[in-house]
Amino acid sequence: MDQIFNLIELEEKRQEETLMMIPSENYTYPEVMKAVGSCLMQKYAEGYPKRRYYQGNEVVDEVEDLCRNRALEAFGLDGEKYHANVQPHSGCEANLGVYNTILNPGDKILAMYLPDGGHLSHGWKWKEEKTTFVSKVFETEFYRVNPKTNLFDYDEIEKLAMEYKPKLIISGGTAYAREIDYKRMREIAKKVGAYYLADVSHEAGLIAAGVCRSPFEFADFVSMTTHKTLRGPRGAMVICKKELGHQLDMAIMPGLQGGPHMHSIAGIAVALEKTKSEEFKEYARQTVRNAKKLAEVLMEKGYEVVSGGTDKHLVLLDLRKKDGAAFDKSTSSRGWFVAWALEYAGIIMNRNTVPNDSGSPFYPSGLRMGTPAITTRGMKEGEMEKIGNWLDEIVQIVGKRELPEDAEVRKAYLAQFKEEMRLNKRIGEIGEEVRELCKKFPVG
Ligand code: DSN
Repeated sequence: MDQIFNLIELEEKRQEETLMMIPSENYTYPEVMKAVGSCLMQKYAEGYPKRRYYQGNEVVDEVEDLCRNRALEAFGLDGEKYHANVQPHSGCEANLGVYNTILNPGDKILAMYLPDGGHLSHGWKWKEEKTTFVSKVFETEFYRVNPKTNLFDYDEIEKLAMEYKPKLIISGGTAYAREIDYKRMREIAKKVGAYYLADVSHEAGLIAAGVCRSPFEFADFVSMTTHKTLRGPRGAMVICKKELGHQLDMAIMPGLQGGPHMHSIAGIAVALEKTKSEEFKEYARQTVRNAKKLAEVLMEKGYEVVSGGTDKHLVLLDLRKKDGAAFDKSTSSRGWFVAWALEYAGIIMNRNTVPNDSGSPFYPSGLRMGTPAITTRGMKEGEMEKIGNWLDEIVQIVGKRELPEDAEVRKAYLAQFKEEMRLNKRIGEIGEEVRELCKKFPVG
């Protein structure tokens, strides 16, 4: 057997035996796997249904049409007023497709500051260093969360928008756990004559289920990935007002991409159909209940949950602070240390920046965790309590760790830390308890 299949088996085992708690990950449906692994991947279909550049597209035309219709139905949108493009290969390309629809090089974008929870594809740059292609092509500026509440400060966003005069304002990102006031964002955009893009990649499934607010009435464009709370395959979509639909299509193909991945589009269509069921709606509700419970358990233990809670599927912890008091310098970069220690116990979360982080993006102070995948397995509030307790124990085992500044000393120190965690008796025991818990909630 090709070694790749041994690796796939190992990965299946890893996904079965660990707690997948990275908020952007999920387990998809067997039917989605079947569609994505089908002969549809062998078809080239540049263009759009009934307007293809190659022959032999009569079947895939139907697949794409079904997917586009289901995309609108999933969010309760009228096909007379809205348009869906399901071809972007990823979330980054969905956003590039929007920029390519309405912006010219040099135009201005105003988006959320990445370390506060924004996304790279919104044009991130670090000071004057143009880190992303988007920041090289467009002028980009960022709004931050309120330093006291860690919430969107709409008055400040408005002030910045008035000064900066962007052509596009973006909301959404990767680590903002609170609802966004889409109406207010729309008003700000309107006031300065900007378009408004709501990137709902993280919460798309929650919006489809009616658990989170819907941005469609207010945004000119809504972009999303399909593999997070939507539980579909890797992929993305953009939905816009009908009058911008043709421009959007042209901006994505031929403007940005070649052939669409018809197998992924079929998988997205399967997942979208599932969002209509009561089972999916209950799944979305439980995902949020679980995240709220986890936040509550951690706050009761004195942890600093950024923004004081969550409205969604994710929780962001600022590990520098506990019991209201800021820890000293030795707790910056704690996200790195805790995430590794958790991994040795089979709890997979990710280190993350937090607002006003004193660490760096690679060694940040925060920890991001999400409930979509473990809720797909059937876990509920009781399990969240267990996870909160394990997390607390592990943070205490890690203790305070100062990141050495010298690169060589740091390398040796981090390797030694990992070994210490790997061999830690209690972390080993927690790993065993995690495996037992996972057995009770089989995948699929
Ligand atoms: N990588 C995704 C996340 O983890 O949120 C966003 O692209």
